[in-house]
Amino acid sequence: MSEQGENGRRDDTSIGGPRRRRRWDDRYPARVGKLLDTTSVTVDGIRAYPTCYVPDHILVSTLADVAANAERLGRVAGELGWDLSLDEKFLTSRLPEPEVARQDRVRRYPWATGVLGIARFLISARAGDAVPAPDAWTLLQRARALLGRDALAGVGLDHLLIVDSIGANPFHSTNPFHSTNPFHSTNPAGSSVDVGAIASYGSQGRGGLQPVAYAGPAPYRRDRSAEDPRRPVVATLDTGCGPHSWLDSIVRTTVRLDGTPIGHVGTATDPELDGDLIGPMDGGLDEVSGHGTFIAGLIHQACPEADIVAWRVVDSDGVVIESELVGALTKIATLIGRAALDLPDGLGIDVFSLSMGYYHETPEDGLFDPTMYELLASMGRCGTVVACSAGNDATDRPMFPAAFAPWLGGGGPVHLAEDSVPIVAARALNPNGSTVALFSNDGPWIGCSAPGGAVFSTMPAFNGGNQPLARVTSDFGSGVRVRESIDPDDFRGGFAVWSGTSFAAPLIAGAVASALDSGGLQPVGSASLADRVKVGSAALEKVTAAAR
Ligand SMILES: [Ca+2]
Ligand SMILES: [Ca+2]
Repeated sequence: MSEQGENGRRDDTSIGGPRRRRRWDDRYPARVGKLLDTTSVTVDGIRAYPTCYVPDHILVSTLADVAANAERLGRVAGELGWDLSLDEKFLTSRLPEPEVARQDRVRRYPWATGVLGIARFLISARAGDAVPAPDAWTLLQRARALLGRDALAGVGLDHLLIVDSIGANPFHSTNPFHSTNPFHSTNPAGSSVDVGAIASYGSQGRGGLQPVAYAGPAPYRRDRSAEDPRRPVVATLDTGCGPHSWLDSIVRTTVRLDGTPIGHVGTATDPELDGDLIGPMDGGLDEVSGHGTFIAGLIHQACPEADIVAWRVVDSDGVVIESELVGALTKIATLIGRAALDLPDGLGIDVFSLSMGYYHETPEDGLFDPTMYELLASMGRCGTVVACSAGNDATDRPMFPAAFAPWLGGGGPVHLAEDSVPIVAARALNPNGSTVALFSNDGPWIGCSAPGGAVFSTMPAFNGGNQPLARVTSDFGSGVRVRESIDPDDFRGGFAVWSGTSFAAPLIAGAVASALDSGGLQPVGSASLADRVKVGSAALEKVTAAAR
């Protein structure tokens, strides 16, 4: 049996028992990202900065006239020897919204008269010709040069977002976070002074992923009677969530929109069920295997009363393609909108946590497609608080979606919606609870702080190929006992320590859910949108005031 996920991926769900791993060419990513070479095509008046994107995709917002933009792009592509075609496998989803929401947007973006969503186009080499490999950046820049700088509102690259945990593979970073065995290194802090201090967070004992024992009880969660206010709902979109005794009865991973899956589905590609999907011959677990389970555990610690929904859109290498993220966000926003308006088949979400981000090549109004922001703002318009992680590159370069939060003193590439709970971005703190973790991004859009260095949470029962340094046996009459040093990637105890701004966002999300819960939550759909925005904003203010 196989099941169609986001963007037409087909995942085999029939594999049971001992996992039969896929072959190398099956594991190889279908689309490989590319670093944007800012010197490759220049257009007078446009200053570009490095980022990472899918070279043969171009995204067209359905807020603009898709057919007109496709026609313009197609003409320019033709001159470059390329064909442009709608990606039929990418299911364009559009968000139904109240007319008042659309009107508010048109006031901010006069060109954005359409429905919220994106269409994905493929750029391919013309058949029977030998031309330079298709490249969306070249196409975009050439189109701007020919048609004018602002002629392509709503058109953008398909960026790669990286998950913000130490260990994720940062295309755009100088920090080699993913040393396979820091224990064996003579200098775990790194070899060069300038990156060493940040890279140290990747080493066990200094915040890097490691197993840890926990002796306390599970977070206390009281039974709720029918008279009790409903539980808060916190959702995340990450690597999903694996089995864990703390979470099994609390986390849902398969919530669908009208029977259609949201994000990636299927067990064969699930980084929370198999920790070693991408490099099964290198002995180490994949970079972010277990990340979603860790995040769900943090939400549960911060708000044991909350029910959790954990969708999956991130692969075990920590990378997510913008179009797939936006596709999933559109579906989630649809569920939230239905519940808020008391329509059938919706899902009320009080807080939504996102731990990933990308850098935009031209982060300025006019050269920036606001579609992703508008989707998150539509959730905020229903009262949902959206919490984002700041990023782990120790930079003040705005990373998105975190930098969709209001900037102190104004600024940023998007015109913010006023009738919406503002997005909140969280920086990471060290375990002392006061100093900012050295890796954490920061800037005027970061509104709060939460622990993100050497944080404790739940982990699937993975055991990677790394081994204890020593193992012997002893027998003092009561039977043979195995003695060994700690196996650095044996998580069968169920708990781990890890670092990243990834973990600050769900802690803030949980704190907001707790604040909402202590105020007594009304049934979803019973309050007006304006009242829901007031309640969400008040809970958020309470949390950020205490966690500046
Ligand atoms: Ca591996
Ligand atoms: Ca091991």
